[in-house]
Amino acid sequence: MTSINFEVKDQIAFITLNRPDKLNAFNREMAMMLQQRLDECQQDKNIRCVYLTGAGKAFCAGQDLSEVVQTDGEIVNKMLREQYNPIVWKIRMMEKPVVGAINGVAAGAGANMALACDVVIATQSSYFTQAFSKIGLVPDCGGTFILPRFIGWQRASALMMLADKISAEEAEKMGMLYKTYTDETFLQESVKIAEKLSKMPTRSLAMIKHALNFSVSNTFEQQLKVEDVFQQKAVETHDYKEGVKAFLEKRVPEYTGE
Ligand code: T3D
Repeated sequence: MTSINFEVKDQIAFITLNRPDKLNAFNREMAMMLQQRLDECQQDKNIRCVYLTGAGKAFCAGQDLSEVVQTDGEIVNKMLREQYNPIVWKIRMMEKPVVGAINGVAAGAGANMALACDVVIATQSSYFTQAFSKIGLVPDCGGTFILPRFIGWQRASALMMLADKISAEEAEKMGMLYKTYTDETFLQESVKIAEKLSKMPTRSLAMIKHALNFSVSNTFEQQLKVEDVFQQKAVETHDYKEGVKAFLEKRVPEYTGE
């Protein structure tokens, strides 16, 4: 059994964290394999959307704690540098949308990896927990950067210190995710979102993503310049020309991702 299932169908890469008996907790092999698959998604022009989910009843329970019992600070630091930081970086830099399909509990690194995705959707029964402080750790995977920006400093601070479990519904209300669906309709609805994204103008989506990345540290003036640069690039794409042509011809556009 491989710890990451990978399948490409109709230009969507389905990546499934696959250690269900451990609630898809990360061991080193799984972290390195996920990085490889994310690289493949970035490089393969045929892939126009990435769908990240978990096998079984969980999304991901974070680091496999049975693998770290004997670790010291040096090894943990290496773990972030070699395993987790590259994963969230690859998700944020990916020039195509990444759907975080949260099918169950998302804890620790699993919770923050979910937050790094572009469109985060969840089953009603799933929940999030910043589990780190419960075992004497600090949130990683960019959580201290992303979460306060999503839900505000106070709520992020409380969630990270208390390590409370937050239901998907509460998470949606707070702005941590886009939408929740019933467990029964989740698969169908979440795949529908990935299908829609995979048929959209991929380069425009990539530029939207990068513009948002820049926005967190830019001034308004700098951000206007970012929009200017990206818009110049967008108007040169095939898909922009097709979008305008299709609008004027009153037909559905056929985007190629170019
Ligand atoms: O050194 C470093 O760690 C640096 C890196 C840090 C990154 C991090 O992610 S730190 C945070 C690590 N994660 C956690 O602390 C979460 C631990 N898990 C839990 O708190 C709970 O399992 C959950 C809240 C996620 C789910 O609870 P529940 O009651 O639904 O399930 P359970 O019974 O606790 O777990 C089911 C099985 O999965 C169980 O195994 P068993 O008894 O059936 O053989 C449990 O041990 C295993 N499991 C769950 N999470 C982990 C895990 N095994 C290893 N590592 C885990 N993280």
